[in-house]
Amino acid sequence: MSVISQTDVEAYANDGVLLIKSLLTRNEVSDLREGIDVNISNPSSRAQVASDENDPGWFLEDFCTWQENPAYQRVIFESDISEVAAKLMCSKEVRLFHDHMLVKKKGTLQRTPWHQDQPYYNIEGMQNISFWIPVDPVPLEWTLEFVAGSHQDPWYMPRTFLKKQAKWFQEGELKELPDVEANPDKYRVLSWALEPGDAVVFHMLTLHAGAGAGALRRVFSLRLIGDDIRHAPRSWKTSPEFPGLSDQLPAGAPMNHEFFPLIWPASRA
Ligand SMILES: O=C(O)CCC(=O)C(=O)O
Repeated sequence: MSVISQTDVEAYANDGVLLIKSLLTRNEVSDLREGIDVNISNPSSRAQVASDENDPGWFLEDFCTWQENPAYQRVIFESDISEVAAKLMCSKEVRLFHDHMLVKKKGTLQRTPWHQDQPYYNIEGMQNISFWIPVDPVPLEWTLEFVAGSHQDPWYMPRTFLKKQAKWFQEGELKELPDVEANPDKYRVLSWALEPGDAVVFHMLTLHAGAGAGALRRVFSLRLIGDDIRHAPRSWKTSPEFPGLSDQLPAGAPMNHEFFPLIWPASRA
């Protein structure tokens, strides 16, 4: 079991981001790597290329494929992740929100622009956490960056990564993103080099951005939710989308639905 200390819990609460070394075992990492490769070869209808057609590399994302991927199921239901999430969110229960594969091929120039994740979603509430788990080494130069404490900020306008379109909230409805790079004295930016099986965990409102990739960078991300999370149906297509959910789960309801299985407390033997 990855040991989560009180200092870790406080760091997550204060910074909205934390590095966890060796979260997965070597066997879990090889299993997950194979699962990601299967996902790359058999992308779902939700998969999208998030890099420009002129990019010498390629940024491929896929979402919500755990039901077809036994390796993803093993990480979700059998690894230490659910218990770590419960501790860091200070939550009695943990549900899966969704899985997200993020693969950048060697030579990808496409940066992931600064953004928060929660404005793209259909949920409200503060007990949430994302695990970003590479199965390839990620040197400092190519890693994710986070603005410490930004999970306490207001919601910023979500835009499409490539064309900067407002496809979710309407223009003017939310504050525009701050210019983090232009104000280095104002923002405490945290980033870490990662080994396979390490994880950076972050709040769904923490501002983050990512570099391209100097070598193949395969990442599995798990988005998990805790006790205070409630359904916030949207009149638009969220990213990811949960088709039919708005007809089955009222606004303000806990996320008690088969799309979001309870993973903590664990029911394993
Ligand atoms: O993998 C990346 O480059 C971006 C990751 C990200 O934005 C996320 O996991 O929310």
